[in-house]
Amino acid sequence: MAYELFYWPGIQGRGEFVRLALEDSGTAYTDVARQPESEGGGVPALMKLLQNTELERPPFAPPFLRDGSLVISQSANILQYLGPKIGLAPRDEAGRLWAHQLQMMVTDFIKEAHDTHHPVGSSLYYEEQKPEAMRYTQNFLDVRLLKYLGYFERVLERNSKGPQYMVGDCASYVDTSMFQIVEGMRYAFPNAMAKAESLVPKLVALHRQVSSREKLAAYLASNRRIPFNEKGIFRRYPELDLPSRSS
Ligand SMILES: N[C@@H](CCC(=O)N[C@@H](CS)C(=O)NCC(=O)O)C(=O)O
Repeated sequence: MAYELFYWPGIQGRGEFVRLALEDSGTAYTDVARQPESEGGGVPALMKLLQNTELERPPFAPPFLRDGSLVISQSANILQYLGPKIGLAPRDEAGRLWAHQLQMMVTDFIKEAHDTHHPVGSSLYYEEQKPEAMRYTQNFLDVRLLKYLGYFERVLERNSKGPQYMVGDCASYVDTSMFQIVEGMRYAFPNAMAKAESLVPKLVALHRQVSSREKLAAYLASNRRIPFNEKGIFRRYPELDLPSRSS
């Protein structure tokens, strides 16, 4: 049976990090909550598993992946599980640990990127926390963004096998995650990213390389790729971005 991915149907969100690895590797999967309710899919199917009181190891929040009797949550954990099975992880233990470590950095980054529009609480609307969002985002764009991107750039620089991949000399799920970070930040903060990208040329080259891979390019051009929107992690609120160079 194909892997079953459970994630909110209208957004890329954290589920996208899993989708990208599945798509890049050409792995068969069902995006359960995007299937018709009449066929056992939709949000009700997601909620049914999320609220299943019989599960000994219940997930806390989507995304989660079902593979037979296994239900796995936490995007980095899902990728750690899938990576070796779908040919997107190193063979050796040290390499797999390194890939997982980097993916946990991605998790940290995503939380901070999310908090630019929700610094006070996820249960409040952005409009209810705008002053805090402005303050949080200023620090995020001035300090944190460059700290994270600079770190990912150093990882590429120090890769003894060359800067083509994040881990060793093979494509991994960390590469597809780097693609998504660059893509998401370009959407949410085009002005800040235009400035930051000149400092991280290897990361930008990795983004280009990943986006041109055959299967991934086909996915990005398909309607399976949900467009960015103001409900996901990367949201475009122009008032939060740096001013454009021309203004
Ligand atoms: N660290 C988890 C975070 C999961 C998470 O925050 N999921 C969000 C959607 S992107 C959610 O549905 N959260 C509901 C909640 O926290 O109550 C991961 O990477 O999977």
